[in-house]
Amino acid sequence: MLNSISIIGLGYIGLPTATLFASRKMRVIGVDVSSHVVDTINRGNIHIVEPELDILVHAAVGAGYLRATTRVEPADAFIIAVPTPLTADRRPDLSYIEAAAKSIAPVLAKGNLVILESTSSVGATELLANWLAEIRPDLTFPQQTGDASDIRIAHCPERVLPGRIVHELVVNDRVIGGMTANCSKAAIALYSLVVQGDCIVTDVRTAEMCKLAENSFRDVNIAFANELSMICDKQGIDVWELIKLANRHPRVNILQPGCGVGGHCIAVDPWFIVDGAPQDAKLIRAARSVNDAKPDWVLRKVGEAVEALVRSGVSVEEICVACLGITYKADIDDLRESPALEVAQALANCHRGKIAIVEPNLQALPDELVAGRATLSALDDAIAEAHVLVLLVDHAEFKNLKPELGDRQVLVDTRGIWKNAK
Ligand code: SAJ
Repeated sequence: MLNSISIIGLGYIGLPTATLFASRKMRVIGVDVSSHVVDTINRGNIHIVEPELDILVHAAVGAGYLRATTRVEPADAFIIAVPTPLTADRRPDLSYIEAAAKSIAPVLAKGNLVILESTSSVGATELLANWLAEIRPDLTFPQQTGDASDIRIAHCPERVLPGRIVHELVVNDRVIGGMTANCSKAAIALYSLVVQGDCIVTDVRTAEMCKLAENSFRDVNIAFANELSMICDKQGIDVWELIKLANRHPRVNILQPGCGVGGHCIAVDPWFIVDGAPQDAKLIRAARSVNDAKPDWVLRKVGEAVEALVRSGVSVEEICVACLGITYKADIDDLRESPALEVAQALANCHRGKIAIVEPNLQALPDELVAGRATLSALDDAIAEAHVLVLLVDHAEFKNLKPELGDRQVLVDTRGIWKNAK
């Protein structure tokens, strides 16, 4: 019987997940190391931007079903949703999972279910099980006693899209990788309380690799689009028209080029596969390199535009470069691993004229840009004033506009949405 659920980590995945269970009238204890996060949630507010989440958190906290704390408490089920970043040498950093394991181990009781939702390298769930078993020799774990274990453990990776998390948490199918059949059964019983999609059972390592494969598939496909865009640029072909035409083929579906690939998932997870199979993951590694190199290509294009203006007699100090969008993708406020921010930052550090940043989803510039030459500008002002416009993110505010640019204004459109502006 599931009376209480504890969610460890109240970030982009943990908080919406906690709220979803609470909205089904389950008693949910949210745990986070940050007292700022805990206090914010306990006031019924949120510390991240995600559509619909604020209303749901407010209601769940107000009705008493969701409570946040910095100290782990006993519960029937624990869902671990902590970050799994990369180390400096691009290896999976499992230290947050290890810390989560050490924090829940003391309160575990016979019959508990532990689910790892964090994106994990292959073998991470087994490591988690071993960390728990080391601290609690009085309990039995699946790796020791199989289906008869006191504690059930499963990996059920999150697969929701930032910007659509609340919706996708309910409708997406779930991959359930139990360490044993009973572990999978217990995990399905938990997710069935909130998930409308199918819960599909597999083994734990396949579940881990499934999540990594999904994000690597997208990374490889975006790299194909980005590589095409650079080839087409050299050969005088409009890549967006080309992609539209090619996608009319019934078995072709090319993704969209941009200024690079950002976010905490697609730019990160493929490295987990490379780390586990360095000799074999050639395509996955190459795709990462193509996508990582795209901001430099954009910077070269901006450099060429500035040089051409200087040759025509404008002094470099007079030249205003406008960066349109700095978040990692459209219509969100998330700057993690943002290639657009990388471009803006490089320009703020090296361009000797003015840098105007237009970002409709932020109230202030991030610290990385404050020290440079950049200022936050309104879209109209930037369009009127900039000599070079660098369209980096396809925000709705930009898509819905058809600006008429002057003859001497140069457009570097990495998203293909204003290409007919001149
Ligand atoms: N991008 C392009 N061209 C495209 C699509 C995306 O340049 O055609 C860029 C975006 O601008 C962005 C990056 O790729 O910089 C990633 O954006 P995204 O919308 O593709 O994905 P994320 O990182 O927001 O979310 C992904 C999703 N994974 C897949 O679609 C396979 C999501 O379902 C995962 O749950 C999430 O990663 C995660 O948490 O792992």
